[in-house]
Amino acid sequence: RAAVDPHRPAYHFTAPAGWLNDPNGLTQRDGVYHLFYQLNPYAPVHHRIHWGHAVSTDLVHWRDLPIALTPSDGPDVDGCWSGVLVYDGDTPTIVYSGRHGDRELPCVATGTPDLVEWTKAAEGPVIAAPPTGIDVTAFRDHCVWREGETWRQLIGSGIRGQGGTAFLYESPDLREWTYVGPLLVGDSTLGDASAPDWTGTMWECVDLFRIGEEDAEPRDILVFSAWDEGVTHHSLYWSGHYEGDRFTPAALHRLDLGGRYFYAPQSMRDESGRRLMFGWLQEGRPDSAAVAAGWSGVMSLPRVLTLAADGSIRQAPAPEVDELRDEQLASLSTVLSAEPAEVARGDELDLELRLTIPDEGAVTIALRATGDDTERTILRLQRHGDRAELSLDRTRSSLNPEVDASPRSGAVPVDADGGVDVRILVDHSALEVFAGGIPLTARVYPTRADALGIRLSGDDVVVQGHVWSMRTVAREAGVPTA
Ligand code: DQQ
Repeated sequence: RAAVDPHRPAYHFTAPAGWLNDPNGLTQRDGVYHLFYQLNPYAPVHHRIHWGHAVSTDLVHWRDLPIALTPSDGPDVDGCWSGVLVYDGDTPTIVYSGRHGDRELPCVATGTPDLVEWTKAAEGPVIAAPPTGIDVTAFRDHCVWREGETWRQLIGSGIRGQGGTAFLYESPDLREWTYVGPLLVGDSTLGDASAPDWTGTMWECVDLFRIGEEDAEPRDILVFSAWDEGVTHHSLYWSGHYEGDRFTPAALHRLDLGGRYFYAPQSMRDESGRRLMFGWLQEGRPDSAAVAAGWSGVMSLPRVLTLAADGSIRQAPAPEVDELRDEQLASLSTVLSAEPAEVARGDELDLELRLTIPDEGAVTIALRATGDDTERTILRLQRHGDRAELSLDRTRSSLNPEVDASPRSGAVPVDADGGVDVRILVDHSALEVFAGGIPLTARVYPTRADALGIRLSGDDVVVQGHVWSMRTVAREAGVPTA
């Protein structure tokens, strides 16, 4: 572990060493949360991916366990790609994508009750090829659930010339699968490939779940990550209605305004019935910088998903994250002005604010700012009636010209009184912002050690709330993963 890398998060989960990408196999069993994840333990590059494994009882302190899946001679010789964990009766079973050459096929492995040791099914891939007669762009990642006596599975894919899709399969035993058909097919000719809601030519990491079960009108949500020719665009979701063999979409939404910085998410229903989600915070610095640092990739904080009245999703950090608060650095109840006011300093912070913004007014939050403003990251909320435009300006986040400085923005809801609840989690290079329940995730890489200031400004904006420093989460002594 490169202890001196100032960009390495202190309270987000990262791999002990090497490369991390997608969350996999999310499970809670007997109170214990299991986080598996795409891992290359040998180098911070995406190569011959293993399944890392960590456990927690509170979603924020993790203990490393031995690597769960390692590529071996056979269908996963080139990598154990993303997938899920289900219980077949009492038998924990992982369904994942075995990579061989440039193809992926569904493989299964069964585990010991503690989910530590895994045995791959001897028969190899459980589906021998993508559906015949369809020209697919790719075929990987799995969402598996049970309906009565039948297992159902979605596999992410794309139909060349049409768009991304999720193929639906059925099985009595997780081994013999019958192709049912595409659950839904996107249209990649709609909109520009650079648009923040372009649906891509392939859907990675499809995830189907019902939300708001206790509400009068629950919704079905189909999450996917739009991919095209090796480019990871962003995660989106359809809200709609799943019935029979079809998903009838009502609306398409961006899952996170940060686009590729919250990618390949997976969700789970925990033992208390919450819908939790983790996603992969990709790097925004060159591969060479990650190689020099010895690590790459951050796991998001756990998020709780809820249903909003309009049928879309609201997201918030799980309340367990509050346990990491250390010292209260500021308690705010004030009216801001155009002159920026420093409210706190730090690079391991949690800000919980209620901002009341006059109509057509705006508030600006500078983060990771040096005193002379040479480096600073700007968040802005510009209100227009019952919406506000949340934007992220990274043009001066870093003096290093090699890091990504592209902007991010999108609409968030504003309450009738002009108020917006804003939560900002700063953790070195990791930044997770929630405004009105809409997240914006990104990475920033200031070069100066004094890029620590938090400054607020905005004419007649009322701010109430608190700023805390966060605890560094020590890695619990565990099994080295490589
Ligand atoms: N990452 C995995 C794939 C998935 C992609 C490979 C998404 O299974 O499609 O590491 O980031």
